[in-house]
Amino acid sequence: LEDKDLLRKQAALFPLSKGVKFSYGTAGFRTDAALLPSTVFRMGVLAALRSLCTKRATGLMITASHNPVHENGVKLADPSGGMLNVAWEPYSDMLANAPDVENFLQIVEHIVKRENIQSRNAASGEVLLARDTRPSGEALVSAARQGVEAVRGTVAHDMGVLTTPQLHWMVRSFNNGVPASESDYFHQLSDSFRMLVELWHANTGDSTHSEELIVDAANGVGASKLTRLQHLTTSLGLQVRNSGNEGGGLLNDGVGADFVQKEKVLPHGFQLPADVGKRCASIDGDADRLVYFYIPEKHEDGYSGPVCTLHLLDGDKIAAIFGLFIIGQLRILAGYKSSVSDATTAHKAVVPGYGEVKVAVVQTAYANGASTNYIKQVLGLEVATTPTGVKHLHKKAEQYDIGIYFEANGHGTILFNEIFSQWLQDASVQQKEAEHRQAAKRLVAVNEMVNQAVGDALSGILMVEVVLRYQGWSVEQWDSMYKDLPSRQLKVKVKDRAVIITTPDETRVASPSSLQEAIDTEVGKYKGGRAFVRPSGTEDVVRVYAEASSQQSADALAQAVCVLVY
Ligand code: 16G
Ligand code: ZN
Repeated sequence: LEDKDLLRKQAALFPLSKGVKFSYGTAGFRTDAALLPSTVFRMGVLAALRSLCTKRATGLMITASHNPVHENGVKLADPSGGMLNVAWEPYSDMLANAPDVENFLQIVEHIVKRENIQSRNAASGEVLLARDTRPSGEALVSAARQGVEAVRGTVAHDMGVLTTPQLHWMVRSFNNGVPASESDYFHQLSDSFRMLVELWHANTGDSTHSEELIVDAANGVGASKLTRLQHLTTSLGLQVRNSGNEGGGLLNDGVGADFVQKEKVLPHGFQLPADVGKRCASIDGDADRLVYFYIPEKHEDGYSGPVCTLHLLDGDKIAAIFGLFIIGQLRILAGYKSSVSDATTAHKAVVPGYGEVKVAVVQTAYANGASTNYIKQVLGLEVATTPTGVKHLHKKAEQYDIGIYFEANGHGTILFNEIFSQWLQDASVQQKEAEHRQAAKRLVAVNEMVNQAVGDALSGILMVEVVLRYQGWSVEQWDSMYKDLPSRQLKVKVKDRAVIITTPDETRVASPSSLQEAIDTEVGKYKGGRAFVRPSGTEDVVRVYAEASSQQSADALAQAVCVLVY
């Protein structure tokens, strides 16, 4: 490195907090904000090195997603706009835990050598910085900036308060040499949304607006961004609640996508009977997760008292409705008469002029078994499975012409590969039949609208709203695509969660094998039972998941497995 003294001097300003072991985990460092300045400074250094190494811009986001407001975190975006390259994750752990400045410098030297990073004089590295609405964010962005600029030859650009997916989108666009400001983001989303709505009108002649969507914004950064999006997309009826405005509730406190998905109870700000039957959605604190829900008029068991069980439409159901739309458009391009598959037509979309379009839905072990069945059997789509964590799903989805990926927790998106997306652009003008041109245009617009860098609650909402209009569906009709198998998620605190090692797909325990045998025995007691455990990558717990034919059985199975883990 050109200027070790600069780095030494700056690093000394950010001593390591004593007694904490930092781990990059599934998606970056997360902990109490007060412990983070040294980690964030060091990640600024790493983001700069990554940028110098790849000769493209990287990103650094200050957020702790759905975690409480006193916590914060830092995660890096790779030049593609995706998550930090996994090969670099060990560097982040090494840097974050270096006990003192000299040790830290040695690790930096090691990275520079190993990655063959050339020192440069001119400013050749660039890092885009952003933060969510947490009060600790401003000081942490400043620490990140100092880290970036302690590496000679790199500059930091503070993009301000953004959602996580906005920052990822900006890094990707910036490196692709296309307009990359926040206002470009909003225009790209709203223009393609408008295009999809117009193409729908052209189809149905219908211009009625469906009932508005009510969004629980987790008292986070998504609230103001949604409001801005709404101003640009007049036909999107939207009401934002839990906006985090002064005097309102706390970030992620009894609100947001993580809370709603895990607890399956109503977030603050939603009431009975006023909100019964309405189409509602929750996003998380940095707006990269999305789930829908509604309060049914009556419960199946006939009960309609004041205690409310909401009906959740999770990431799996979002993947299913996205899959339905995509395969429908491909079937038009393939020349089928009906856009939905039936027993007599093959599911495969063989499109004249392109060939077979490879489409898959990527899920994790947490995907509800009923969703997997539906996607395979009714939609006829391939389902691929990866370990938990966006980086794994994203990578898998990239292997298809169209890869739809979703975690049950609501993080996901739709990826188009470049060759196919180019073909679609051409097809949208060159196809002979107007119907075919329109289908291609719709898919081009989806490709534009749905964030290609990472899962994005904002573009996810636009996509769901579009598909509901095309289908003419209410939220209940969407919900009835398939019925979720009853499931339960629990967590267990143990002495050392690292003792449990799972198979790569996380559905089984590889070691200790006695634990898997015991789980198998429990599962065998329940009809249609399924259960697995895995050490969390973000919390000091072991997570337990169980599915069975009744809620009671799922609860009992989850409980029994907890006892085995403990
Ligand atoms: C993070 C991941 C998410 C994953 C979750 C699992 C990203 C952007 N987020 O939130 O994909 O589902 O961790 O948490 O990668 P766990 O390991 O604690 O179960
Ligand atoms: Zn998040």
